[in-house]
Amino acid sequence: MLKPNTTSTRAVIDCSGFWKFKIDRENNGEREHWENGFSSIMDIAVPGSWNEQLAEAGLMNYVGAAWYEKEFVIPKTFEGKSIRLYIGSVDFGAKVWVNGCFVGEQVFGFLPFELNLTPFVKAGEKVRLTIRVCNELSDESVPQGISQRDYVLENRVRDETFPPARFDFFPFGGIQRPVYLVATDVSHFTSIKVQTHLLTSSDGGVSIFATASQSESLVARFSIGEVVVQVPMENGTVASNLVIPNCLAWSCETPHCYTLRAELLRGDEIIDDYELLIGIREVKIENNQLLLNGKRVFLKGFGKHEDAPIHGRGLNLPQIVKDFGLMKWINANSFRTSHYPYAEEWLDFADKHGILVISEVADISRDFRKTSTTSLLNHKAFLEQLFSRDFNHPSVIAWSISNEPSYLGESEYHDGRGEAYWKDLTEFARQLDQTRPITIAHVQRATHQDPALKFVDFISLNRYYGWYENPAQLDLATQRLSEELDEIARLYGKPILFTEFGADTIAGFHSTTDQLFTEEYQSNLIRRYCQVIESKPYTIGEHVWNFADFRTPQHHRRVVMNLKGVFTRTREPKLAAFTLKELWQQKNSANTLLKEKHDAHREKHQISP
Ligand code: BDP
Repeated sequence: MLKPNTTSTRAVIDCSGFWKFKIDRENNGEREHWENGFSSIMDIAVPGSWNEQLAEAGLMNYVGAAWYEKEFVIPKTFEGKSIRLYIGSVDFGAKVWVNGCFVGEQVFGFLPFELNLTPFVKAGEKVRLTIRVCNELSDESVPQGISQRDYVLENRVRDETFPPARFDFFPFGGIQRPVYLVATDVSHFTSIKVQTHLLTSSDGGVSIFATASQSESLVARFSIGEVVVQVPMENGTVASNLVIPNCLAWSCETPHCYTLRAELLRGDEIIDDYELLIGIREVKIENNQLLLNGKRVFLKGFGKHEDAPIHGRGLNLPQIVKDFGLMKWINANSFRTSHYPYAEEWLDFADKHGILVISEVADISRDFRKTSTTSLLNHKAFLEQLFSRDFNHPSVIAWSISNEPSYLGESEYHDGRGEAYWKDLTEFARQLDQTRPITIAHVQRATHQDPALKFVDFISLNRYYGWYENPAQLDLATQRLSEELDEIARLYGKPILFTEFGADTIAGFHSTTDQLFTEEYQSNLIRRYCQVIESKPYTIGEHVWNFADFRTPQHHRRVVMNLKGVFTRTREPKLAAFTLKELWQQKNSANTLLKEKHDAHREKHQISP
């Protein structure tokens, strides 16, 4: 599946706008055939979450089904074309009908899907598009869900949140990303996968694997600037290589992207064309270091969320621009898409602006008492869809395939089931991508015997000493932190990325002493964690939790939001933002000095970089 782009042969219609909307509390829609039309006076904006948009209509905490409907005209110019519907994401899954005919579904949230409408529509005529959205989750979905009943059965009624969720972010529902109608020739590229290598110090290698919709004998032409190759398609697939002389490698400092042009030829006629921006670069884990193009990088950044007032998780382009501006301002070089795939627009921006991304699968707090063979299959399918969407982005340097498995510390995780699960899943992930390291964000309750740690390329740690444990005792907190880091490094001999640490902070609260919730406490905690993390030779980075305050399900320990942001939900800086800006600026200068020293050494001893 290729992200919709208008080109000389491809037409795209953006279906964003107001759609007719109806809530289906009793889940009657399918039985009553709402796909044939339903009456409602309610409208909703697409893309966008329903919760805050329609809070006054009772949808703030709504978990369940809801229906969307809109009519479109299929232009006459689409005659004889392949006509498809591309939906960026629907949380947490959707069924789609066209003129009352079922055309397909997506069982995952956060991920795009494409459906073939060609047999169901006529060029020049109106079509009615109906989408049933449901934001319910189950034991076997990705991520896993939880019900009110589970809290009672598990004897932990005080953990209950509203709406119930296994995760600490709001379960926004709705069509969160744009919906597009796409028209191409019946024969068209269905996927283009690009792998890049640095061949010599000056050349770049680009390997291309592409598939087409038909097995018709066509020719594929790929070009980057002056470099062109032409190869016949065989049974709808093609593999090819391009060499870019004197290539400029993609890095944070020089995020140079080349335009790869792909064309499908029937004789002399170009029947499909598509362009994508690619970056030539290599990522490696070697000697406890993270290397980008052979050079050490230390990750400075955040775990984030897609979350905004009113939009909820809906695609919010101004916020992407703002957040990248703030990441640059604060001297960050990376972020993790905690805890689910973000809109691809985030990655396009990261590619262009040289920000490194750890792309995360929406597997959160997995409970191994409720993990079955079906769960593993679903987890694999999610991973496959995510990898295929994000594979070509140079900014994506690693995959996080789960966040905090065994959050509850259940014994079932340690009886062999956890080990078998991660062995299978990491092998699967490595078959799909041999070019990027894999990690899993580790939670303390999973213990140092966490089977996940055995199978990852680098360890990711989420820790809250000084907050959930040892509150307001930073000496004790940093001592425990330091000891634990050394212990994990000794046990596993793998590099460690700190993926979460932080403190809830109410902007405007101050104190001269260590006092939870004040701006000074958050700032001190972050500064002291960074000192410890940076003092260890095996660490590869520090990601503060969180970039900005974000809405959570309701619980007595959250004041509407998780307040661990170094920016507020509306992006005003707290004191910690200035602290990090200064710390990371120093680190930049320290890195530059170190680099200059290393380069001088190499030159003197004639060592190749
Ligand atoms: C971690 C989770 C994250 C939470 C954070 C917190 O990975 O989603 O928001 O703790 O409690 O356990 O702030």
